[in-house]
Amino acid sequence: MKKALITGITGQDGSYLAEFLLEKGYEVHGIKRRASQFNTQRIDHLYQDPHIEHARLKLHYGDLTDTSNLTRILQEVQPDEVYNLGAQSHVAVSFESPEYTADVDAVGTLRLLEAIRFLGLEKKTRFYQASTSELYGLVQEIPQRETTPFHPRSPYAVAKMYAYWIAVNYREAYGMYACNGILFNHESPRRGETFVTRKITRGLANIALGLEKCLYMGNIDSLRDWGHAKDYVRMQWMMLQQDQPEDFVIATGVQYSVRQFITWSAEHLGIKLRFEGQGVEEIGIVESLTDKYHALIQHSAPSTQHTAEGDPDSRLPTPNSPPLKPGDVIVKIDPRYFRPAEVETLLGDPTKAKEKLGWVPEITVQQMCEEMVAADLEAAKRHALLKGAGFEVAVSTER
Ligand code: NDP
Ligand code: GDR
Repeated sequence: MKKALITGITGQDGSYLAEFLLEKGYEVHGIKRRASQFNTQRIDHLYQDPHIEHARLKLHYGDLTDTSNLTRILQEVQPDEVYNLGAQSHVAVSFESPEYTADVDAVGTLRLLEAIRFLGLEKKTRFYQASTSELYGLVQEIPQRETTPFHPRSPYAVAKMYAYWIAVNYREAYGMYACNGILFNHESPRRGETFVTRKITRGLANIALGLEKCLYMGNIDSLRDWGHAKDYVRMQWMMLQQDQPEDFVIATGVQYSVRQFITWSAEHLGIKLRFEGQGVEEIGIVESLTDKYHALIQHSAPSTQHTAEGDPDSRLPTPNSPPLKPGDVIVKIDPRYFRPAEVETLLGDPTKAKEKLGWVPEITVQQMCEEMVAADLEAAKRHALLKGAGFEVAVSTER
């Protein structure tokens, strides 16, 4: 049975990759960080009681900043494949924590590679590095391919550039099977709540049900090449199954704006939006509400009708007037979300992956948007029902 070790198993990609590798029959080991609260929600459905024999998912406490811990886990597991997905992965946050980002994303990658070499595993263990389209930053060529020069635009991207080259260096210097997947943005219902797509689908679902009033956005002119995380983790595995290690761009080859993603998300909720104004004055206004919207709020909007305190009926949800009406402003620009240096446009060319590996993305960005809105709507309905029944529900708006 093949053994894989995944750093970042509790993240979006880690959870889909663990699922994929378990289905392929792997024994999957993951590194999770110690936190003051449970942090394994994305992989709880895969959990196997470690007390039972032959459990194929095993979690180890660890951190990419801790060399001795990484060495011990690698020695214990002796993996055939290592997927280095762990990272401080938020671009905007990297401007606030640049040194930590470098420690985890850049030096963390070196720590792992050096531990593999130190343990004499460099000929056994194949290594996947989660590289990123952010390396292209200020783009030098459209679309971006494996040969396009890099120009990183954030502490995150600079750290990932070190990680990219150290993986190449260990391949060239020690003959390690090490590959970079240069992945363009990929999303899913498991995407972290502060990345733009999820912020939009979650925020608009909450607004549709009256749990929040307005979505505050940064640069909505930004253009991205968005794919589905499920398609992209399949490719991560494919890259480690070749005869020779190589680096690949993984992208859809299609690009849309953040504003377009907001419009699609609203449409899935039955809200027709129009944008007015320019720059920081730009706003998104409800133009009209379709039957879809009226149907969805029928039994899910929080009650505003209150009966006497202590009356048990007051805790039951009651029919409500729609939280939204045409003319409501539900999107505003807040410069707080602008970045000190922005990556305005990214568009990938996945030709090499298609030709050499036969990889093609199966889920379109529109299908993915619909899936994300549906998932966030379900969560919002649960909140709204609780609220309507009189329970305190805090909808975190931390961005
Ligand atoms: P997430 O932010 O969802 O997951 C990051 C993972 O890394 C989490 O499991 C997190 O743990 C873990 N982690 C963070 N800091 C440390 C640390 N110090 N030590 C160990 N683990 C740590 O990212 P994604 O799943 O979206 O992305 C996976 C990888 O791919 C990342 O390296 C990202 O930079 C890269 N990437 C992502 C793209 C995307 O569009 N999603 C595109 C290109 C590259 P915890 O759960 O405890 O926070
Ligand atoms: P990105 O993803 O920076 O591309 O990095 P993110 O979703 O954060 O931003 C995409 C674009 O949207 C603009 N934007 C906003 N972004 C956020 N988060 N919040 C906002 O309110 C907002 N308004 C506009 C951004 O300015 C940006 O242009 C992601 C991460 O997963 C990285 O780890 C990965 O390497 C790259 O994708 C590829």
